[in-house]
Amino acid sequence: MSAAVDASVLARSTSYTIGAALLAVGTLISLAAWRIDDQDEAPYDDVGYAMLVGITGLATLAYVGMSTDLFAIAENGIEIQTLRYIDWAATTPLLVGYMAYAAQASRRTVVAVIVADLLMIVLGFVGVLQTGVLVYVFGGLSTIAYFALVYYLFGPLAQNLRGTAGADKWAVYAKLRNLIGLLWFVYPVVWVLSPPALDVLTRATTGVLITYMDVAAKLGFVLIATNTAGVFDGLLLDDTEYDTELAAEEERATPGETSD
Ligand code: RET
Repeated sequence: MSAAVDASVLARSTSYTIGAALLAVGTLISLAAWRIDDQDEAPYDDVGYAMLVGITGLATLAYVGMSTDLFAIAENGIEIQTLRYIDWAATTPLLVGYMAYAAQASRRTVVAVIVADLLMIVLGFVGVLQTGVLVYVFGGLSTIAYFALVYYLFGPLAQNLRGTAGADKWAVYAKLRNLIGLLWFVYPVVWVLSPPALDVLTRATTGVLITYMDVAAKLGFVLIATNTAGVFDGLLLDDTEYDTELAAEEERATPGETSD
């Protein structure tokens, strides 16, 4: 193996190891929030927290595997990180499922959102196994599925929530939705620049970039979801300060009503 190849393998496996560590931190944050939070309303209930733990927990395992090239395959002379697509097929439905759960969407809408998401990932995977124009055909179909997903997140789900939920719930939904709308759009861009398509980015660069994006998409999601719930506020302020803040907040929420 040449020194250059050695260095690029090292760059990839190191970034996957760092990714695994950061995603493990995300998992610990969700577990801590789950323990501390006593709210009992979606998505801040057991189902919601279990989804958050799954999102970074499963990705942590995938990153540990990818750091050793587990399940990597060579197709048409291009090495493909199969585990990445397995990770995405499991965790992106959890991410959009969390959104649908937060929005208290109907079962039909939840199914539609998850099907669009799975189609996006599966069509993308089929695309990297192709050569020539077929790579772009499947990449294009996958992008259509992505737009369907974005439509649901910005359209029906948002409307559902805006009509029914309080301001705090709407705030977390809107932040998470914008994260998905902006950050996820970088995935097809990196994909089309990487080896099976235009081949402008090397495999090492693709691996490092996607690690950043996955960590931002998942750790960012978990941080926003847990922070907006305010579950850690009690740890940041000392107890009496926290009680005063809470009382003030309640007073703001129900002005005039004095709690004896
Ligand atoms: C593919 C194929 C090309 C077209 C599109 C794609 C979209 C991928 C996305 C992946 C998101 C992954 C996340 C992982 C979190 O860790 C499959 C690259 C549209 C949006 C958020």
